[in-house]
Amino acid sequence: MALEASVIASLAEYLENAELNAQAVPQISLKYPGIDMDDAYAIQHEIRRRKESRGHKIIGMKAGLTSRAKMKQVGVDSPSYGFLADYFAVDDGAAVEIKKLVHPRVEPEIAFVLKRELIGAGCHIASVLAAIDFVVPAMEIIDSRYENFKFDMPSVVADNSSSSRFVLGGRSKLVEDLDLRTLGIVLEKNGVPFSFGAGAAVLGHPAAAVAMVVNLLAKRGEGLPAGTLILTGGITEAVSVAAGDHVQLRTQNLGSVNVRFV
Ligand code: OOG
Ligand code: MG
Repeated sequence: MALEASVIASLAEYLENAELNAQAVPQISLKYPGIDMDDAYAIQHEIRRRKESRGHKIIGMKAGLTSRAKMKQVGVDSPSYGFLADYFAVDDGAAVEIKKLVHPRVEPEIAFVLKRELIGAGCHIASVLAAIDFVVPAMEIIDSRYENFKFDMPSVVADNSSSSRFVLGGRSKLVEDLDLRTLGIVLEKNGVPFSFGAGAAVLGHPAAAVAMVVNLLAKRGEGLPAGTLILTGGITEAVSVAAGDHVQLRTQNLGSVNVRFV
């Protein structure tokens, strides 16, 4: 850790306020060039603690930057994780108010709900597959709190990996009834196809993204409890949205998910 505890706390407050006020701010590494990944996760976990202390529940986790398309879009080269708070959840088909966000983008994801806890280093794809209760399609609405959606790795991790909202929909299925590598998706904006992909875009298999998160959490002595919802990361690049837009995710075997922006 390069930063003192008091600096971690003040950066958490700064980034959480940027989120709550929907106000873009300069990325934190400009002022703290020595910030490392341990500092970044410490800031993210402090934002999480602040929300919990105000009565919010953490209902899940997300893996981020798990596909080449995503890494290329934002110019970073390694995966990350973030947390999902209760108020991030948006109903399928519901409207999201643009003015509450900075510059949202939508990305297509495969999500899992766990029936067993996953904890400790050495987690691998087989332990993840054994722990999945069901698979459900998701759209994540990301919203970097940084000006122009520009950041480096420690800055985005401190900003909860741009987590903002998410929508679950379609239908759930058992993992053994799907081929998660070849599961195809189409992301449409206003009825026009924007991007296309398949599950293998996510670290070769979406379950590998969960193992990545478990192995990162193990460094802090934490894990994913049974019942955790986990988003495995954008399969394709994310699409920018404005008021009036409608985004639909069509999947091969899991139905569709919809969201509108007003
Ligand atoms: C970081 C968040 C990445 C994903 O699915 O790749 C993410 C960003 O792109 O701003 O959620
Ligand atoms: Mg995502």
